[in-house]
This record gives sequence, structure tokens and C-alpha cells, in this order.
Amino acid sequence: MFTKVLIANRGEIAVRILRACRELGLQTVAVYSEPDRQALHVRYADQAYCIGPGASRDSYLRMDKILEVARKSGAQAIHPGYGFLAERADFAQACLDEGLAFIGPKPSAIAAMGDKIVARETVRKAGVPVVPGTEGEGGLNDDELLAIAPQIGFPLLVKATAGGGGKGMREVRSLEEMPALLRAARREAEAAFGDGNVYLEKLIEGARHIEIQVLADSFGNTIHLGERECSIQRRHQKLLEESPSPFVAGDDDLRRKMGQVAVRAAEAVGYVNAGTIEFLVDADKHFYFLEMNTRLQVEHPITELVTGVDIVHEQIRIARGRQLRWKQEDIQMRGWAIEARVNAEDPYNNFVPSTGKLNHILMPSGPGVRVDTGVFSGFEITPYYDSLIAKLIVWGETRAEAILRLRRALEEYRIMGVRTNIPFHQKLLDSHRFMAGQYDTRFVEERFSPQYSADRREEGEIAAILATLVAHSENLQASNIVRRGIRDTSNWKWLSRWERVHR
Ligand code: MV4
Repeated sequence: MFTKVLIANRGEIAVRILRACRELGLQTVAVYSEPDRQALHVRYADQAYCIGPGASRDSYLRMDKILEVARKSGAQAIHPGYGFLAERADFAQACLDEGLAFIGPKPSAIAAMGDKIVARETVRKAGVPVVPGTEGEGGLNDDELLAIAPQIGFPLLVKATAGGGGKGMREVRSLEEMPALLRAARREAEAAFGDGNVYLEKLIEGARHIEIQVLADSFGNTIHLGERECSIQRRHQKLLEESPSPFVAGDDDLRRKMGQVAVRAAEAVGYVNAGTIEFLVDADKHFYFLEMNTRLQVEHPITELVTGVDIVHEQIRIARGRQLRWKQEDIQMRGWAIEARVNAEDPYNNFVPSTGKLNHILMPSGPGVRVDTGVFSGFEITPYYDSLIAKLIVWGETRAEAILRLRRALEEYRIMGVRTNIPFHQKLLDSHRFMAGQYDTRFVEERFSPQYSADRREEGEIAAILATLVAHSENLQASNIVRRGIRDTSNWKWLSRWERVHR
């Protein structure tokens, strides 16, 4: 039984984990890079150790330094958070070899799910639906893949065995273009993961990305906490998530089936701790296993708000060898939660990261609002890490209430010093497609990319003049001049109308 936990991460998730440890009466140890000396996770921890310069590979990815800090500080457990070392089976194993509890799954489960071919084959054998494609655990050469492709049918996807997040992925529309695309996919995968192995799947077009949160203890009990809708994304970066999914809400049968399948997938690798099963769900509600994330996820809070389960508490309890406190039938989803990821980036300049000193921040709060963040007024955003600076999470009794709360909270949010994607979220919440819950993974790129509006401005001089005006107004919005929601006056009317139509 451990009493001191090292948090091998930074930013909002390190703070989130520190809070759980504090509530459970555990001592905490933070690690930080030189530019993170002033960071919130350093201030909130009982002890903090510098582990190197800003670049991740010299600090947060240094297993040796982190294990040395564990030794020096007397920590008996490590929570990896997400990103960095969270899904490295070798790190989980190194922790166990040091006699430390790893607050996450066993190395074997991380490894099995990390190899996408092994994952596919393992869950398929357990009766989990996978997208039709190549079968068997080994990698195939180009000739073998070219021979199988026509049986799978076009269009199809070439995916990297070591992949995830869309890297090394190629759409193939015909046999003729396939050899070149195989070469490109292998090259990209080799560069990104040091593994050029690929496999094939039939392309599912216009699908939604829906994931199921699972929890498993070390006594063989596995439950799920319902779904999260994650289709609002751009270039494989999620921007907003909701739970329940508007596509699953009202279809308890679909939720039960997806939940049971998710539990089966987790059990197939002997999964322990918190994990997430990702599915593609097509318009006919057929669902297919995509991959399993063997870590705590960025968007876990929306599940916490609708189920009342503190997922990080549970992770720690499970790692301490306790039994799950819930049976599946105890889990109820209540109300609606939405998370908007607030990124330091310029949505009107191709989402380029925005760095610099956060001169001033005013955070939203009030009923139904939670902000998970690692930054504060005076903090410097450096280019070393991802651009997520806060997660604005709201809860409402209904989806309409949650949307109105998120609108209100986005208006309250004031961030001076860097550009953020808050104006993007405001525009998204005003779109009728979003309000109706009618969107899939193509939605943001099709309707919200600057490219989309740029293309339409290419015609003639009048268009050029208009473009200047559009750019000017976009600049104003991007520079965080707070815009009041356009639906302010009619919110109540809108809410009652919306709920009448969508009950
Ligand atoms: C797919 C797919 C369609 N058909 N597989 C993208 C990243 C990786 N996790 C899996 N991905 C996809 N796999 C088949 N057979 C579409 C995607 C996909 C996607 C998936 C989830 C969320 C956003 C996405 C955006 C584009 C493509």
C-alpha cells in the first residue's frame, strides 16, 4: 500500500492528479522541466524536482531521471497522466522492476493495445466487431497486401501497426494508386515510430468517433461508464467532447451493446485500471473497434460529471489493490456534460500555436462550470509542449442547458497575452448543425476551416475587398475582444423550443 505518489507529468493533468492524491491523503511528488519552475503542478505538490531542460525528450520523457526522483523522494507509486510516458510498456515495466506501483494497466496490456494489428486480432477473437480488413498477427509485405486489397474492397485505409492519431494513414481509392501510397505510409510510420509495418481496413466514411470509458480492478471486475462523443476534431486533435453522445442518447440498447463490447475488449487483454475503447459508428449505428487508449484521457471529466465517478480516485484505489465500488447496474448517466478544449493557438491563422506571457486571465465559474487548467495570470506559454491551456467543462440537466452554460462560460473567459481558440468554440456553438447534434468527424474541417472560406473568396476584385473585411473582423475576434452571444435575448425561447423538438 503506497502513501506517496510521483506524478510524471505537467500542466492541467498533473494538477488534476495532485488534487485526487490530496483528497485521498497521499503525499505528492512533482517533476518539472526548467521552464516549468513556476508551474501550478510544482506549487501544489508536497515536493518537486527539476528533471532537465524544456524539450520533452530531455525531461518529461527521461525514464531514468524520473525513476531517480522516485528513489530520492521515497515515492512508492507513479501516475503517468496522458502523453509523455503514459503508454510506454517499457516505462510501466521499469516502474514495477523498481518496486513501484504503476497507476495504470499492466505492461502486457499496454503492449498488446499499442500494436494495432495485435489489438485488432486479440479483440476480434473475443467477439468484438472490427472493421473488415487484413487478419492475423504478423505484418504483411506489399505483394500480400496488394493481393488482399480487392477482397476487402475500395476505398480502404492503410494504417500503421504502431500508429494511432492518424500518422502513417493513407486513403486508397484504387489498386493502381496503392503501391505508391503503401510506400508513403511505410515511410511516414518508419519515421514516426521506427516501425514501417502497415495493415488494411475498409474505409468507413462519414462515421462518428464515439468512445467508451472502462474501469477494471485486479479482481476481474470490469465495468463501463458510458460513452463520449469525440467527433468534433481537426487533424486528429479533439476540440470538444460531450457525454452522452447525441447519437447514442435515447438508444439505451446501443449504449448497452457498445458498453458490453468495450468491457469484452478490455477483458481480452486482462485490462486493469482506467482505459478507453474507441469506436467508429456509422450512420446505420454499426460500430467497429478502432483502438484502445491504455491511459487516463484528456476528456475524462465529462464522464465524471454525468456518472458521478471520480475516475482518478478510482485509478488510485485500483492500483492500491481495492475492489471497484460499483457494479454495472449502479452506473447511471445523469444530465449532459460538454468539454471545450481551450488551446493557445490562432484559429484564424491555421491554428498555429501562440506563445508568450499570459498577462491576465479571468476564469469562468458558477453553476455547472468546471475549469481544469495548469496556467494562471503571469504564466509563460512556451513552445515545448502541446497548446492545451485549459479544459472548460460544463454540466446541465439537458443538452440545451449544457450548451447555454458553455456559451455563458466562454463569454466570461478572458485571456490576455496569447491567442486562443475561444472564438472557434463560440462559432461552433452557434452553428445549427452542432445545436442539432448532427455532425461527424468531417464536420470541423468541412465547415470551419479557413481554407473553406478562402476558396470562396478567390473570385474577382469584389471578393478581394470582402476578404479584407472578413480578415479584419476575424482579427478582431481572434484578439479576444469579447463578443456577446448572438442568441442572448432568445435563450429561453430557444431552449424550450429545442427541447420540444428533441425530446
Ligand atoms: C478509420 C476511419 C475510417 N475507416 N478507419 C483516424 C485516427 C485513427 N485513430 C483511426 N482513424 C480513422 N480510422 C476506418 N476503417 C476514419 C478515421 C478517422 C477518424 C477517426 C476518429 C476520429 C477522427 C477521425 C478523423 C479522420 C479519420
